[in-house]
Amino acid sequence: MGDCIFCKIANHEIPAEVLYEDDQVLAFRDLNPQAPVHFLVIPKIHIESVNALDDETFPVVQAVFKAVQILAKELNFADAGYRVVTNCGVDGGQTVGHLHYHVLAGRNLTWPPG
Ligand code: DGP
Repeated sequence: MGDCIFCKIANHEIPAEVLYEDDQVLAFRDLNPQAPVHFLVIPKIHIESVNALDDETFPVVQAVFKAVQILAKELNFADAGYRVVTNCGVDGGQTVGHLHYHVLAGRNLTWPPG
């Protein structure tokens, strides 16, 4: 998608602090961190949100969680615990229309979220 900021990050057209990359997904630190560790995992292909996943694209969710698991171990927060969340649509608080999973760690995360 031409004007999608996360597509541009996935294509390395604009800079980001990349933590992990494979053929399907990219993980990079969030611009506006809400925890000591806060990064996003995105599919490289443009998918608007969970609503837009289909039989062809569902496997990318598996790739996302594989990246989460790898980084949780690499960055040493797997045992302490963490949160993975994807915001969907207006009520979900989604501000970027490219599917992304927030990974938050490094502090005790409260529940419920706001
Ligand atoms: P959401 O509200 O779930 O759509 O979260 C979007 C997140 O994306 C938000 O936490 C800030 C982050 N973000 C937006 N633009 C950029 C960017 O250009 N670079 C990086 N690293 N993060 C961004």
